[in-house]
Amino acid sequence: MKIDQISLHLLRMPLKSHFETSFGRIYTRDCILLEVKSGGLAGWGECVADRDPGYSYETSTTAWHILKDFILPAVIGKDIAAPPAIQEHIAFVRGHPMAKGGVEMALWDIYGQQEGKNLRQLLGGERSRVDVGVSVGLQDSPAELVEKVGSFIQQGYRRIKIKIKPGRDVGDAQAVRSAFPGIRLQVDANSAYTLESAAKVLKPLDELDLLLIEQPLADDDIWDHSRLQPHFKTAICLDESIHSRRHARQAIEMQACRIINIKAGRVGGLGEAKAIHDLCFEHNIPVWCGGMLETGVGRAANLALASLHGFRLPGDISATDRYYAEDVTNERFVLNPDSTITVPDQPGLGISINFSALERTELASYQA
Ligand code: OSB
Ligand code: MG
Repeated sequence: MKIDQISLHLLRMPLKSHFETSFGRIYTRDCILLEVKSGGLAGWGECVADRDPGYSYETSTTAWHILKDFILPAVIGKDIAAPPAIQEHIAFVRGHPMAKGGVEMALWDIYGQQEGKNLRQLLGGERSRVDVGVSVGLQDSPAELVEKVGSFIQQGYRRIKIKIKPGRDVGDAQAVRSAFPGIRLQVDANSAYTLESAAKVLKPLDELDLLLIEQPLADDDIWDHSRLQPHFKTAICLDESIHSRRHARQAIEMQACRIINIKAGRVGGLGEAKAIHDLCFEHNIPVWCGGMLETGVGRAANLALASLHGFRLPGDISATDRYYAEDVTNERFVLNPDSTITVPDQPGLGISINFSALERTELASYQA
């Protein structure tokens, strides 16, 4: 695959309803789509960095800069045997995994088209549909949260994740659990606690039969999570802290968590995501596919990734209509009655772009 040309598209996608986490509330979702051209084929990738540096230091603006000024000049004209081989050409950029992951995703799309294989087949995934759940943002009151969760259960979601933050944790989770005693429920703190506050304040969560408690402590921490886990029967799951296979290995060695959330963007690409999956499988650590409110482009990649056998918990991969009235792909992803979504089966990512929809949300573009 010789990389002939790359275009960047900065999009601002209006969300159907706002999404609030411990780091803030958003009404629109920014992202960068990349179109890579190679030997007459076009591949698409999504860089999942958001406008604000709340989840990660990477933002759509830092990713734009890193892509335009460093990554694109380093990869244009290069001939790559397989998608992960791009990493050696961009390893000189320290960090910035989401920028790197966007480029690698577009190469997987091209590679699949070239080989006549879909991404699921390229990654070695087995399932044609994957179990999914919904990640529900903080609401203005526990009563509104219960109502919102109820509407998702009505739509057919059988696994619910709620966001928590100090002051809106145990009470919210108890309200949801008592309204829906049988539902598979988990919580995500997005790094809002310290070792001391989490051990004390979150302890009652242990009585709510949760699937997991996601990322209670700092985004750059593994060690304190290893000190927190013994306080809980419930599994701790790491999201923000894991940026590589090496981090995953260290977290497993330290017993910092019993479950890992895998997001290809957070770890620099689908190749590294698969490597983390393989490592976790060897160590009997269940993994699941996290989400970053992706467009149809990133959603297609997440579905293919989640088809791998070690993804043993439902992913944060909801139907298109949970996020966007209009998406930039012609394909819309729908929830099957058994709370699964079907993995795309066409070559590459298996999506096509709705260019007029893309233009309606585009803030800027660049071509190299
Ligand atoms: O922590 O998992 C997270 C969205 C943006 C940033 C971080 C997270 C999330 C979600 C939403 O929880 C998952 C999704 O539905 O895409
Ligand atoms: Mg998370």
